[in-house]
Amino acid sequence: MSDDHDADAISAYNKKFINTPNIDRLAKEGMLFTRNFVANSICGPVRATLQTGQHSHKNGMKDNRTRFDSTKITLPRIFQFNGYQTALVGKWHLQSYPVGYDYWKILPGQGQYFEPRFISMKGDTSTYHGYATNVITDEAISWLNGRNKSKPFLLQIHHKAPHRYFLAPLKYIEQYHSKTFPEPSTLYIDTAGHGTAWRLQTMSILHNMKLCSDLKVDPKYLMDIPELKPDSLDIVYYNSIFNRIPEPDRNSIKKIYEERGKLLQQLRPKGKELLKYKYQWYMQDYLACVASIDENVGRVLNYLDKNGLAKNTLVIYTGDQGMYLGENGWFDKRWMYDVSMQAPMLMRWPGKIKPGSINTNLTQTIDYAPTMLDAASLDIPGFMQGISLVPSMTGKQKILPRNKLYYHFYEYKADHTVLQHLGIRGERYKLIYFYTVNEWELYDLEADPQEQNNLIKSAAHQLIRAQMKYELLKLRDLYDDHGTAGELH
Ligand code: SGN
Ligand code: CA
Repeated sequence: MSDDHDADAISAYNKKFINTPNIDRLAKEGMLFTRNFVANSICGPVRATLQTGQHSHKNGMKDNRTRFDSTKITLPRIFQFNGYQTALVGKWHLQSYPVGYDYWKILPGQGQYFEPRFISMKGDTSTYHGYATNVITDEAISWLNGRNKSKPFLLQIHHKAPHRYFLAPLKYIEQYHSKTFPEPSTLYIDTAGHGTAWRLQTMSILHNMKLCSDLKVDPKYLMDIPELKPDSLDIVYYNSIFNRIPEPDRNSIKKIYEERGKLLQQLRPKGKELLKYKYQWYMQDYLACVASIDENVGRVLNYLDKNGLAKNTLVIYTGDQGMYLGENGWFDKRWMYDVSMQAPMLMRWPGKIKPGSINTNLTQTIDYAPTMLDAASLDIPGFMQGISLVPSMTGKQKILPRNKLYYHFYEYKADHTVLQHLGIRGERYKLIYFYTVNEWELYDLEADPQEQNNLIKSAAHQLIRAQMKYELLKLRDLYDDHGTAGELH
């Protein structure tokens, strides 16, 4: 699992931005899920759902600020109880310590890209030399090498990348900083005609993505540009991150960012012109991080090949949620709109999943735990709210017995100011309710996949609106989510 890796930044999904041959191997040799979604598009809650198979209101982890209740029965605990060796390396983000693992080593909070610190099972922290994505993979491979080879295993490799402040190894920054990426058609749209939530958000690449705290430009180049002038916290942040990069790479990376600073000094772009540059810099740095993820996925797959493990290991690649890559002019996630609700998912399971197959079912984060348990022929406990995807992976039951997904986002007020909302996503329609401002949105995902045209007041859609609302109430009852949103008006 990686952090903030959008499906559009995997070539098996979209060839426009980056080539990811190693992740794509999972699609070629296994299955690509084209409609996999989260239930609450934010890091900690997705990870808690992975552990429990439950929606956020049930597992208690509604936002990134919550501490996960580690007395809960979780996926690794069930595996461990059933004789599996269990391990987790990398991002954790649940605040309490991991339970149910024979071995774990986690990043504190979001972790660092260079010279990352890790918390070990003993509770101490130490600094590791290198780049986080490489180090996490090294640690995972070294665990695989040292494990008891007579027992089956569950290993979770959780990368920090490509989370913001996107910082990649020099070789990838060098490759990506001169590339130009296609702009999404909605990059320059404004908020006119949209609802309160849209107007309040602070997700704008132009207005809210700070150049220096994103490590795109050395603060000294921004000092005399009033609109871009960094504050003291930005400068401290910039230096604290940058100074972790070992020399001589730090200097080489600085030189590349200096080009951006000089360009800003020279051209003083504003508005759309500035957004044009910021979007490209965002994509260059984000995709450079993804390139390193892909390289490291390749290392793990090679390890499985060389050690005779590929044939009987189910490999799953996913990201914790989707990520705005310039659509609506935005970065970050949180929304129930498909861009951030969708998460990439690819699985390889030789002999069980037909190579090169595509799964178009609506699948969701609540299904991850039931699916892994079922794949290992372990019982799925009744408290889990998801369903096993195994029948739809092996071809036994191509269409899953569920065609609507429930969603609830809670984290307000926090980064990027996205209002609380809940809703339902069907095959074709999506209904969203921003309950603190009592505003509804309805989208026809076939006619309007970019979700620009709110049909809530459209006379032609009143029947579907009523149906979706009825289905939403049914799902809310089914998943027993009461108490936060109050009555739906
Ligand atoms: C940080 C980021 C936010 C991001 C949250 C949550 N700001 O606060 O942009 O939404 O993490 O991300 S940054 O200035 O540190 O980059 S999450 O993936 O962990 O949920
Ligand atoms: Ca994330």
